[in-house]
Amino acid sequence: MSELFPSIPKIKFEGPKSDSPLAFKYYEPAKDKDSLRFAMAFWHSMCAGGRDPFGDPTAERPWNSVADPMEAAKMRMHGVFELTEKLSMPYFCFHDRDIAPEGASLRETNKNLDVIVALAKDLMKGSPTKLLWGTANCFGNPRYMHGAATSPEPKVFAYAAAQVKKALEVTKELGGQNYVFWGGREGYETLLNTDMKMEQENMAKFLHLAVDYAKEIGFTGQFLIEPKPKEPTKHQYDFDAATCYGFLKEYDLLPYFKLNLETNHATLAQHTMQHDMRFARDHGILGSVDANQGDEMLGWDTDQFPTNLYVTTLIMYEVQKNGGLHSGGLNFDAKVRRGSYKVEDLAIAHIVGMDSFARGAQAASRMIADKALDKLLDERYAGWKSGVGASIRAGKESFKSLEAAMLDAKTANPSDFGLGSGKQEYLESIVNRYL
Ligand code: XUL
Ligand code: CO
Repeated sequence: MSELFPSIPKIKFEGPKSDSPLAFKYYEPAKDKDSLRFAMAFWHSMCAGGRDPFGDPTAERPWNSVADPMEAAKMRMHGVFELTEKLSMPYFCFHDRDIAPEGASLRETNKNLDVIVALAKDLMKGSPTKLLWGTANCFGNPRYMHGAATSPEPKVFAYAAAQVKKALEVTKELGGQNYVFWGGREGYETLLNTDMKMEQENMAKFLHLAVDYAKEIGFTGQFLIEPKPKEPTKHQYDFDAATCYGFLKEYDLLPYFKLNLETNHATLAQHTMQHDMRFARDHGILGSVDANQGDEMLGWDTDQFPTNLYVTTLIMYEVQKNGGLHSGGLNFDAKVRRGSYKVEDLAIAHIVGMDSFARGAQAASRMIADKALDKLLDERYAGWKSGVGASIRAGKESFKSLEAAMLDAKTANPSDFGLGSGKQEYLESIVNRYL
């Protein structure tokens, strides 16, 4: 197939002084590719056209005039390889329905998928681009209006199971390093019509079936759950990192799953992304990142490309403290604004996202090397290393012994407790120095 994006050249690293929109200022592919593990989201970059509730698609894309859905699907698959290669982006991610159209039956749908997967496999042979993760779209079709694994109808559960079975097979076929479950419509609109306990039990059952089938076919990629608190349902079951952790633990799924955390989902849950990342890291379930950002003034999932250096720095701080993301990566689950309708906008959006993370990674690694935050953190909790602190941590104290120690102690002022300053403003000034 001839070049689909002739206006986009191979993007080169030109350094921070460059004012070329089609050049990297911070991301140096040869140096950063393996630690940053960027991925392109097929659904946004190859499929989305900019439709919103008030208007039609705006995006100028090479497949716009192609009527046959299979022909358009082939072009898009060529497109993702062309653009990831030009951007030195090592990975892509997809939903089954992003890459191939639905047919009249599941059998026909699977056939369509096989054709496109064969093409992807072929293109992979001559390309450095690999699959970070695959997933199934179990939310778009009307059959999923009440959920998939949490649908009140077992036949819908069965259809979703068949769909995920196939998605696991093709993810394995393409060497996918992870498999993602984002909860689509697994949630509810009103408890008046919802058996929440049964729905959650069914969801756990579904995930166990997936684990069993992965073992059966020898898929060894990492399973990931992607939390989100709301949208499309009013209440999504996989609300945030802590909720997912509780769910996985309750249903004996913790050994098989980690989390794919998305910045805009964390902020919709009223957390910073760093909060969810820290929670996941502390619990050994930080798997991968959907790298985007929301708008502080809008309460929905705007999926913007990540440009906020403060946020990318603190994300990379957690990633590096985690010893990297292992099989995970930084997937740009982000879409260009509807008005950014040119192909160049798509390339520029990825470039600024990659540069923002590369710059964040540089700042984070300098902060870590200098122990810029660690020193003060250690001092703050030093009391737990000796005396009564160490004794509490070692389980040697009781309410009675602690009362005995406090009854006549000097406690009139905070300083009598040895309390130091929280130093928030000072710490913020330190982070600013590294940005
Ligand atoms: C939806 C979302 C999904 C998942 C994959 O908000 O983030 O695109 O990343 O299903
Ligand atoms: Co996502």
